[in-house]
Amino acid sequence: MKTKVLSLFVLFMLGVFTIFAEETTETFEVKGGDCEECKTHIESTATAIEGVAAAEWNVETKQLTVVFDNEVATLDGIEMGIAQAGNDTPNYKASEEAYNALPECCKYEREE
Ligand SMILES: [Cu+2]
Repeated sequence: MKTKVLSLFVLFMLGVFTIFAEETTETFEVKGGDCEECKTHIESTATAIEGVAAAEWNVETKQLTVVFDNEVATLDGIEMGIAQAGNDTPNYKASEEAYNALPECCKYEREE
């Protein structure tokens, strides 16, 4: 009996979790240099965007994985925010000013 109640409770909680969790995970390329500072800069820029729960940028592959609430944030908005902070994304390019404001180690080769 106790087990049955417990499993019903677990099922209920799983249901609640599914209904309220609108989390989306996306991975895309973010241009950056090869130092930890780029990682910190890109990740803190991403997590500062409203609705973004977590962000991890891989220094080697330049891939950024973001976990966000898709009712608050959009992939487009996240890319835009990151580009505004100086790092190019597949759909948005950073302005000259934003790029030039990056620390020296974080400068990367830009495509024309
Ligand atoms: Cu850097």
